[in-house]
Amino acid sequence: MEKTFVLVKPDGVQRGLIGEVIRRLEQRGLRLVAAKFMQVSKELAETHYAIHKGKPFYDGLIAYIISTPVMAMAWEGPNAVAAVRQTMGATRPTEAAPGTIRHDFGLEVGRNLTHASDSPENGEKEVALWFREDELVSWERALDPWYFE
Ligand code: IDP
Ligand code: MG
Repeated sequence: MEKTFVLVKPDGVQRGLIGEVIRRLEQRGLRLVAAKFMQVSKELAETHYAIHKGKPFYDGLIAYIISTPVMAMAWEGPNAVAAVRQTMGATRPTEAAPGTIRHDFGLEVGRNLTHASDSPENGEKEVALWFREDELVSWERALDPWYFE
């Protein structure tokens, strides 16, 4: 089953939106695999966002992610990566489609509330970066056949 990594970033946590993000992903039919409320270390933030090192927004991005706690999660389902990216919306809230989290709750790219993996490969990598193998729960829901064909 395809897995994707999701963060409710510090602004989402501060604004009390952890439940809203989880509600939308559950409603979509995705299955929760792991969750951890945590303060992110500088080292973990830099590894997670290594691809953006050197960009003008990089220092601000690291400072934002380590500022206060985040909710880190792994979710799975058919096309989980694409489904979650769609539910989050475009990176810039003013370009995100109405009905997406970033549209419905955000204004600025530097306060866009969530992270979601951008490819199945990065989903695997990010889940492995943020969670130990024994933190991932393999389970079946009674209603899985009504979400997964
Ligand atoms: P994504 O989160 O939609 O995958 P990326 O392009 O991978 O977007 O950028 C990672 C994160 O870096 C964004 O979610 C946002 O928090 C931040 N970011 C990206 N571009 C900018 C910018 O121009 N200014 C400030 N922050 C930015
Ligand atoms: Mg990205």
